[in-house]
Amino acid sequence: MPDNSSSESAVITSALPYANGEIHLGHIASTYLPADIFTRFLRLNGLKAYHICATDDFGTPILIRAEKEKKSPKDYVEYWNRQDKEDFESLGISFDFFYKTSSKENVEFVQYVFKRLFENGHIYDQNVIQFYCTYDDKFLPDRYVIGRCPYCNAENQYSDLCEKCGRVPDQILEPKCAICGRPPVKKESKHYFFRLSSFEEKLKKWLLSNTHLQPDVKNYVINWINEGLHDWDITRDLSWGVPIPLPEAKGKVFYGWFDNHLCYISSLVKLVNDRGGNGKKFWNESEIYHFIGKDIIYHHYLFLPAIRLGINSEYKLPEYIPTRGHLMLQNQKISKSRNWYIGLKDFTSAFNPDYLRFYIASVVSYSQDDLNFDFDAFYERINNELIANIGNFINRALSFTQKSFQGIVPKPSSIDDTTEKELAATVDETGRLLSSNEIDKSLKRILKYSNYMNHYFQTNSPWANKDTSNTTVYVSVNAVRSLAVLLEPFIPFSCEKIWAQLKLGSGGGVHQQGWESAKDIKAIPAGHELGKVEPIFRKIEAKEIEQWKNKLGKPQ
Ligand code: B3M
Ligand code: ZN
Repeated sequence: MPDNSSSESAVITSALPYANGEIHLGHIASTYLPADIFTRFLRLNGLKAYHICATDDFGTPILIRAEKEKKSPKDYVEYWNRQDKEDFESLGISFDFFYKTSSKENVEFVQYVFKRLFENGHIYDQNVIQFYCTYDDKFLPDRYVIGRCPYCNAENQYSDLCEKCGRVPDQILEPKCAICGRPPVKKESKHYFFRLSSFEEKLKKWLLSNTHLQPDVKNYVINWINEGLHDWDITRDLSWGVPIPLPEAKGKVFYGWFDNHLCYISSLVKLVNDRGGNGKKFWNESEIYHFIGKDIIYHHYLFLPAIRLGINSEYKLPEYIPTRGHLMLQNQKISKSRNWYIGLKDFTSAFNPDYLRFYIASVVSYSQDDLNFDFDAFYERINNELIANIGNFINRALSFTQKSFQGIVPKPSSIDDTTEKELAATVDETGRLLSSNEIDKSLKRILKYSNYMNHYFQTNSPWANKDTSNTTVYVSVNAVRSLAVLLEPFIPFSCEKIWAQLKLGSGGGVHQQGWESAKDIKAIPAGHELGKVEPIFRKIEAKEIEQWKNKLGKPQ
């Protein structure tokens, strides 16, 4: 359990994928997998932990894609909502609720929040000169204008986000229409603004008082505030979005970044209310975690908290915003447009999804450092760590029990307390690391224990030492169970196989017994009969890796 937490419930959100294309490896590494591992860990600790996500359904890019495919935007996003859900399921991402920003509940909530902000004096309107493409006959918001970033001078940046310096440009330089490349004209339109600038002090105070946020991220967000925040245009002249609930704003919708993060709240509230609880109360009594990638820091550390502050923290601000770097693929930036990416479904249909979970977990630090998916490293980690260390111990212990004891756990004599202590230390240290989101380090700690047990089994050589073999086998079978508890957040599909081989029933009873039960070296009693024993994992062959590398080719 998080060290300084008194809450018994937690809301974990993962950044919402745009309903605009398949989920790929890049998405899962910074956000969904760390959030899933963390949520599973909290659940094992008996917390009511709800992992919430949704598709981000609005915005110009989606509208334009839908038009291209001759679909209504509604049908288009519904298609991707279903696909995304399946993609995530294929990796065992266990959302408690996967909803959508275009839901009735979210639309109503967004309009409610806007009205509250309006009453509280945080909204004003102003006529703005907007880019308009006369060729495409469209206002060109955000991603539809590209140009030079006024802060860092990087070329070819979107008008709503510079991917080089991470800032949101006030006015992009040398603008071009992203659809046809022609320079747009300017046209006047009435827009609504959120007074972000009036929240500078409050945001700073919140950032400084929140001791859970990553210090480096916090520091540069504070620098942004010190440079001065700009009010934020939350209107788009589009047909697809949450309508602005004012009679004079007909035909205008909210900017996607006004409504999308509110979907964290509206979805959680719906989930809890539908189960007969009080969603708002649940939100306010839980620890709130927003898992994100580093490209959306600005939105989650400034816009999101300011909006919550603007409605008098009726829904509280997050305690944690775990922020991680991007995944590179073979040391190159992932890019769909350059065809340098791997679809999640493609990968999980070729390899055991736990292999991807294990590999990513072993490299994902709690920092903004980028991580790398490297096929050779993947091959080595899976074969040499997951299989040769963990898989080997499990299979050795269980198949020896099968062969020499007809699969019946023998009665031990005296259990040496160093193995028990090593186990208790493993459970405590792994738990501490996982509580503080150090996923890679916690997995290393489990590997250390598995290594220890491999040695234990080898040194005690139950095949040769008949007088101690009962105890060795008893301890080892129970250590397999402990490992399965510790590994459940990381490799849930494989743990299911371990439960079956231990004949402990689906889930191994672990959700009733909990994380701490991993310390119990006597959980499986003497006389218990194992199920069918076979290797849990299949080694990756070198030629499979070669095939993948060839298929991937080179970035275009
Ligand atoms: N839909 C995806 C992104 O910019 C965006 C996240 C929304 S989280 C509220 O990465
Ligand atoms: Zn154009």
